[in-house]
Amino acid sequence: MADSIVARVGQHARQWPERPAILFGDATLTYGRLYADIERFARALSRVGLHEGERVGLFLENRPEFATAYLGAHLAGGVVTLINTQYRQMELSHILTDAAVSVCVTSPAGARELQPLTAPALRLLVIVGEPDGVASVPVVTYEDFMRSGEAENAAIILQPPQPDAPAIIGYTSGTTGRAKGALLLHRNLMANITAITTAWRWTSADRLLLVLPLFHAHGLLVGLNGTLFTGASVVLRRRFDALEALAAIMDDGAISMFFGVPTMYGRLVAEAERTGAPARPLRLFVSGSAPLSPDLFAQFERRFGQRILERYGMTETGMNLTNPYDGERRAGTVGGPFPGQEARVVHSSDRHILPAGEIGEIEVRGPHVFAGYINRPDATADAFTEGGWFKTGDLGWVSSDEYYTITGRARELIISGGYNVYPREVEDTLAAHPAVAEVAVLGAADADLGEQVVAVVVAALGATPRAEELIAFCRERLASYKKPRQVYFVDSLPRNALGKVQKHLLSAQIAKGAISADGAS
Ligand code: MLC
Ligand code: AMP
Repeated sequence: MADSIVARVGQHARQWPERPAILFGDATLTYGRLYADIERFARALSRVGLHEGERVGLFLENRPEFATAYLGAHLAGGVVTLINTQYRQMELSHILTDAAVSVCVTSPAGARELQPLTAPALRLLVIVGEPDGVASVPVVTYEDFMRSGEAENAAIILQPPQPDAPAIIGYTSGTTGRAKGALLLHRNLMANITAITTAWRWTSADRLLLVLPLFHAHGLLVGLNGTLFTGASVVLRRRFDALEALAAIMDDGAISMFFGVPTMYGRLVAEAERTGAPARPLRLFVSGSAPLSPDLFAQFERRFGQRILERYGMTETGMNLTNPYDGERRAGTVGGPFPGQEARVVHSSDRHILPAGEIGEIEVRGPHVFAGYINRPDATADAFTEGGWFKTGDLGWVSSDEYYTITGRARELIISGGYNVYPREVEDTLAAHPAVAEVAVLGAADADLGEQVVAVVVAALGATPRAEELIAFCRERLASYKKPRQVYFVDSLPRNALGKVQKHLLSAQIAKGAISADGAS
């Protein structure tokens, strides 16, 4: 029995070498070819001395080499660290240092971004594409690296990872401090993907259209892992484009599933309305990573003749709750626990279990839950309650027939188009601008992104900062989806008796137009 995704791919390759695994543009990677590539990549890593537990960074956009490097790193005993390609210097230097990434697989643009950084453990960049510029860290092209891993060049015996071995580090921020690296073990990934594929009746006959980034949980832990676990196939796209995705859904009869964030569904519906494209229902449409409004759920059903299956997950756990495949898919809810997993709603302060219908914090438990945050025993201890329940930080309630509804968040978090933005990180960045005296960052409702990031700023004495200048300041320092889309200038921030900024008052003022924006949209 295979205990890891990479071992599963090895099994499929032996059983069905010619079966397609990944389709990307005009290229088709069969299971046989994919596994041979994975072995080459693993041998190449072993040749450069990668030892068990060492961290391999993936700072790469969607392409087949992502899958090869991901599973090649696992076969070599490495731990994959996922890095969003939009991250900039501050985010990158924190992650590379915190996770002690030693080998990083990236694009030429990624390599340019990485060059000026101080990352003490980094000793090799593997570049998918043509390297350019001066390198402060040794660089090898992906092709040369793969050649060095040919069996005749590297007589290395490869062993699939053990279930308890660490597999992935995914970064997720908190209300205070820097982003934390959540460590998932191989057995966490296997438990979760077994539950997901069972619940959604995913089989080797399925073909998934995957437009989500592979460097986050939704694309990787669900989309790619599910495909490779079941021996199915995936049509992988570099990014989401509504028109292209709609054309693929309508015209490619082999595609049976689509997974997306609500922003993507909103754009698909708009595109289908605009083009009048006939609807072709797939076997399964899944939405997650952000709340899907009942309105969009209904619009989609009207247009595509199918009910989206909404599910709820997070980096630390993979998927937790799902609407049923066969039973009622209830709008505005995320369904109940996946098979073999548990969930409950507790009082946020005294943590007693709440009865159906009462809002509290959602806790989850099961074999899918991560091992802890690296280098952060304090944060790990805080994340769990007695009996091994993980505190999700999400608020909600459960109905008497076990459908959960997410109503909000116990922590401050903006979810914009499925990406998480922690206000504190943007506030700290803006506060470093000389023309800013005080700043509060919050989420404002947005029809396309669900929420958008906005900043409310008190200018420094004598300074007259412009919105574009502050937005550009953030964009240079942070992933660009974290930049405020609007900046509001005020004379002072409303504070309570303890001096805490009352963001709900600012939100209300913005919603009723009591303060005006000076910003780009
Ligand atoms: C891109 N931009 C965004 C943005 N995405 N701004 C705010 N919110 C977003 N989500 C910015 C870019 O930085 C860029 O800024 C400009 O918009 C145009 O970029 P783009 O690449 O053309 O954007 P677009 O194609 O419109 O992207 C929208 C999107 C994308 C919805 C396709 O955001 C996306 O793929 N989201 C999915 C994220 C995801 O996978 N989340 C799952 C996390 S796991 P500039 O300044 O350059 O002009 C998780 C657990 C779970 O949450 O349960 O699944
Ligand atoms: P991340 O930390 O990027 O993994 O994001 C996880 C967070 O996304 C969760 O804690 C939720 O706040 C949010 N999320 C995921 N799925 C849903 C959903 N279906 N509805 C509402 N929020 C969701």
